[in-house]
Amino acid sequence: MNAATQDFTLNLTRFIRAPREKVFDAFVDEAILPRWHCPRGMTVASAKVDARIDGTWRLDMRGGNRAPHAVSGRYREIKRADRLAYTWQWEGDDNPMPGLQTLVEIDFVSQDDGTEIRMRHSGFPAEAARRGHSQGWNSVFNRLNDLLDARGAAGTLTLCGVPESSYVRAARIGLAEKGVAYTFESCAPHSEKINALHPFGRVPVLRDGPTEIWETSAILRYIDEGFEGPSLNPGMIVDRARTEQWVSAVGGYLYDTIARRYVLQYVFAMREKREPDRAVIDKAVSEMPRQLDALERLYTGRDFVGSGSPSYADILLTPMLAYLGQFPEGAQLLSDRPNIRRAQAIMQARPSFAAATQRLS
Ligand SMILES: N[C@@H](CCC(=O)N[C@@H](CS)C(=O)NCC(=O)O)C(=O)O
Repeated sequence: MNAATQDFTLNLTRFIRAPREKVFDAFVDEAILPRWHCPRGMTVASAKVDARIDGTWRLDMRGGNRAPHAVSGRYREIKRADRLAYTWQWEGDDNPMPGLQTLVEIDFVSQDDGTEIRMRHSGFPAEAARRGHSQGWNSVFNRLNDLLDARGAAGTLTLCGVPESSYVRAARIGLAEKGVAYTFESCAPHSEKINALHPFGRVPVLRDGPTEIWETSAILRYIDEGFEGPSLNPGMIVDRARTEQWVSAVGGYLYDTIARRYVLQYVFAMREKREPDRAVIDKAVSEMPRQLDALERLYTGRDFVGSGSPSYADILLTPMLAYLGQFPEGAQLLSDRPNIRRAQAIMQARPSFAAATQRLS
């Protein structure tokens, strides 16, 4: 089969926890459409809808590292609450299929306490265009569910992990700082559930509808770009580079020393009712002054790694340093470093920290 005869149709099914009429109307109501019909991280600058056969619709989208772009089409079938069909064409030349008209057909089916959307988007010229639209539609449907599900984003977003993990706590602090509602699902590292979501079996994993995001720094960036609320990478170019630098330092050096070879040595020994491995702890403790001195210099005269408000780096550091202070050598090392303690006290006084606090046991 060559590209000219191949079928690149996209079929997507999505359950939305809202009545069928409400879901259908969200597609054809000019006031509702701009509130959801674009991928996360973008906005609909304007929407025009003339919902009758042969009437036109048009959406003008902004954001997402792209120049403003618009999509439009004509209604072919409108059968309220059952079925909708309309043409779809990107405007301008800056798109993967300039001048090409595709067709969207949607059936709305009542199911349990909501509606199943069965969408068929046909006419793509190649797999890359089909794949790009699949990602876009999934994100758009996530936003539709946020809007119509009574639980808001908590009906769409699930964070999976163990509450005491410092990386899981960091993801929760980020979600709370952004003011994003989510559902928490308890899943242990390397459990069957986590292994199915994360190629290395670690926690946390964020599920946004059918999309899975793993690695805490990626989760924090996804939340930051995908949702309204204060930036988690604030400041000017140097502040932002410094934030990236410390995100990398946490993953590359600090977590290994402070969490894996120090805090967790105590925690696992407590859980297993045995003495911690002194040699491992002593070695980790001997490496910490260099790391903590770098942090102490960083926090001199500043409360946050970035500028003026918490960044991804502060968020990643906070649970880890809080755990460090719960064990004798860590508490001593922190007591000698007043700038870290001041910055930590500020982070720990924030409601986001309380929302992600978990005692070690
Ligand atoms: N680089 C990962 C690290 C995640 C991680 O190591 N999480 C710990 C819990 S704090 C875990 O899953 N540990 C299980 C293991 O080490 O096998 C991230 O940023 O998410």
